[in-house]
Amino acid sequence: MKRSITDLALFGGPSAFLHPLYVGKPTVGDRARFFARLDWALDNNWLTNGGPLARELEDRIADLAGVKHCIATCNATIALELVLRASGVTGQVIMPSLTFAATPHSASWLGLEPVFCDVDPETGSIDPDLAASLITPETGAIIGVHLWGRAAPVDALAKVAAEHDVKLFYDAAHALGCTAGGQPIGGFGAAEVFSFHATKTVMSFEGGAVVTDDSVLADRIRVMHNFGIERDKTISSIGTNGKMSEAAAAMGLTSLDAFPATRERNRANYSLYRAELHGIPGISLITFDENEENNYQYVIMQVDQALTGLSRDRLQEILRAEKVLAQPYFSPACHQLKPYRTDPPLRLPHTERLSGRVLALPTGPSVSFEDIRRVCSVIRLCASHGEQVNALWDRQGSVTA
Ligand code: T4K
Repeated sequence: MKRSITDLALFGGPSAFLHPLYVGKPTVGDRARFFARLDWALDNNWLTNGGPLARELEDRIADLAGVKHCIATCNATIALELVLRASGVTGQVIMPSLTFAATPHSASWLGLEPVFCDVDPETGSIDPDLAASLITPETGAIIGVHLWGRAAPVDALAKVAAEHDVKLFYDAAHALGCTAGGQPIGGFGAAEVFSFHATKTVMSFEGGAVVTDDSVLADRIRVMHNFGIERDKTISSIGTNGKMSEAAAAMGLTSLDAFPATRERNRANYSLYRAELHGIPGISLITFDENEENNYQYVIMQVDQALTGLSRDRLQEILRAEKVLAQPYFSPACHQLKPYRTDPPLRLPHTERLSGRVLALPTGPSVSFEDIRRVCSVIRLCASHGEQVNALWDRQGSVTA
């Protein structure tokens, strides 16, 4: 453990870890089971196009999400595009800017216009009143995001969407296995989208899924994600290739088998982070409603520079030098990204404030309790000596620069 700021790797001390600690290290589960599933697919000579493993994954995800239909896809970005396209959305799509670029990209890719809405400063979720104020005759849909696995304000958004007769969807990339008001995420809005990217709590290398209770929409998306090929093998509409392969489904099923254990481990990690970071002025973790199911896949720390003296970016660099690869999810916010910047710039004060402070810390089953104690001791040391760290940094620079 480091006793003084001169022990920091940034200033020439040994790094706290020999090997990098990642946010989003893949949760594979039982490798033998994965290879057995893969062997089975190879023995069957059936590798994609709605194979039995993809179908099994769809059934299990639909059960988990408490919905009638699940269509497994090659990733969540394509899944969002399929939802928007199959729903006939045109014009503008209102969404938070505090999200991953995939949310606005899915709309832009289809020629739709993302309209960024500010968030509630407490929750980081889209503010429903502000969303309502952005609705115009051009509005085709609202996309809510269950950011970091915390449910968006589903009831208020449903009310806004119903009052203005606007379609409502959710980007649930982070929220598999989470609930809102005790109801599984997956059943809100007209459709929701999960991601099974390698960095997600359940992963299929690359992968995603659309979940919905709308049978007509589900049929349309299933056809559309397979080149527009209907059951009778005719093609009567435009489609794309958004299918999940059997190899991806084998991985997804195996990672899903591990999900209960992963979630428990993530919960324990989160609790330890909270305990270890408790009482450090200017350092806090975003909280989860303990009355809901959460997957705790993201541990999001907020850095208040006014109290720590240290910016989020500097703390991230200090941690990086210690081989702790914390991620600023999501900074810059989407409206600050080059494709979406405007002149004059759109101002979203709550989004900008939050996005300048957040840092995702390593978690998942591969992160040990000892790792977490070490990470937190570095954070404690730096945050309680912010001015001295800045002074030393400005005087001697960083040895890793
Ligand atoms: N909506 C939201 C709200 C999302 O967050 C995302 C994706 C989507 C939609 C779209 O879902 P997909 O179309 O991807 O299914 C990563 C992921 O690529 C992305 O899926 C994810 N969100 C986003 C939050 O994070 P990067 O650019 O940060 O990834 P990268 O390569 O820097 O890796 C992140 C960390 O994970 C690193 O510390 C290394 C570690 N890692 C990564 C990979 C790929 C591993 O340890 N092993 C790996 O195989 O975007």
